[in-house]
Amino acid sequence: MTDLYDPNRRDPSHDEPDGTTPEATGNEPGRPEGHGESAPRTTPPDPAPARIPAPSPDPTHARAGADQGTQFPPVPDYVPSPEPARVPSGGDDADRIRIGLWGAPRSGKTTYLAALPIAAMQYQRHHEGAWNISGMTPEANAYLAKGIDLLTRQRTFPEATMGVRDMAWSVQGPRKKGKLGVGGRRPNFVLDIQDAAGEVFGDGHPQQAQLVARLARAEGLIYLFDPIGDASEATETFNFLQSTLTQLTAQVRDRQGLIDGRLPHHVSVCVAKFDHPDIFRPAVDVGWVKQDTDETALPRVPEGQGERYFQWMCDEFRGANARLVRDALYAYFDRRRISYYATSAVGFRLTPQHVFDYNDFVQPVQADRKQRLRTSPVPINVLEPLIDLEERVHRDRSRARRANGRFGRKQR
Ligand SMILES: Nc1nc2c(ncn2[C@@H]2O[C@H](COP(=O)(O)OP(=O)(O)OP(=O)(O)O)[C@@H](O)[C@H]2O)c(=O)[nH]1
Ligand SMILES: [Mg+2]
Repeated sequence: MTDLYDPNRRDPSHDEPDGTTPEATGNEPGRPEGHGESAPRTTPPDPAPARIPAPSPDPTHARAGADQGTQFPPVPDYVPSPEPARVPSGGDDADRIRIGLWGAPRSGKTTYLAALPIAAMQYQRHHEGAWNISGMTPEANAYLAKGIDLLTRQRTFPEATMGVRDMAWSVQGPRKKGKLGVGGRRPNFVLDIQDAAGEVFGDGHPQQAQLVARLARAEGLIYLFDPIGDASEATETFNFLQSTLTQLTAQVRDRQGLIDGRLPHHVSVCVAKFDHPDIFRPAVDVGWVKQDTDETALPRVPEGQGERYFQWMCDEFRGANARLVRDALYAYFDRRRISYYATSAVGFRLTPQHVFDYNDFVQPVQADRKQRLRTSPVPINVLEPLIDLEERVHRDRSRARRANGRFGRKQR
């Protein structure tokens, strides 16, 4: 069993240091609409960004837990499921889809992969049907189970990755609605993906050529842009984009794979660590963030605003070299094939009632010289970039099949 939220359970570790709880402080800005006295947010979802409650008058209050590292709840004794490993066949009719995962060192690639099966499990909370991710080999299953265990039971982050690790996962989704509302296809594919150390994307790394060859074979890319890491020279995004990008273009060009001079990949750009206060607060201030209308009131950058959010991040939030990241993506890929997401692998700290509270949302805290997650993660925009890539790749393949008048590999 995963450490799911039990609405009847009172978690004393979330109490305020003075013995009150966030719900009992009477701090209205932290209460959701329609939840009476005890709900933590007053603001109805609305286009006006000011409706996200302003930070408490004393801005240190909301971050106190993170800074002092003292409010981390004890890690529960009880072990959530890594489900026993079953090696699925993937099914005869399962498509095989190669997706490259790309990002600078420490940008959050491994955490993203660990959060994927969690996001898949949680999908049914807000949608019809379920997504399911399982390993195609015992090793892939072990990797998945370890990631889930880290984030949900140990409530900590993965270690830095060494080298490159290839994996094949079987992914099944709920049947999509067809044209007349019935008879749509049911996504069922084998995902080939790799977890590489960010350094491998850097110029001159001995494994870079091997990694570039993998990216060249991929049909989709998930690109993690980490605005926090971008601020430090060692993890500056552009350094780990440019040289891999030029090598990738050369390889694809050599096999006549460029389309109108650009790379043929579909790309999901994930602006990572959306939950981080140094990203989230400015994003709220500028008005990018709206809250879900359901009882959790989770904050998001609304669908359709992702690209402008990314542009803001590059142009105004980060500056010169981040602008080069944006320019490079636009120069090397077809802009119509790129979509953008404000992503958080670990989500926000939620109240015991499972509601977002702007006065106390910071998820990772420092404890025992480790970063710990205060509540079980509710990932944001982690599954979506993958589902979306699969949909786009599937559409391309169907189009290519129709164009060829036969079943076969997609022509590039
Ligand atoms: N706030 C926040 N921090 C995150 C998130 N994901 C990752 N991090 C932070 O980023 C660090 C690096 O995450 P990893 O997943 O190891 O990053 P990586 O890209 O796999 O790193 P390498 O394997 O070294 O290239 C973590 O230790 C966390 O401190 C997130 O969703 N939110
Ligand atoms: Mg890693």
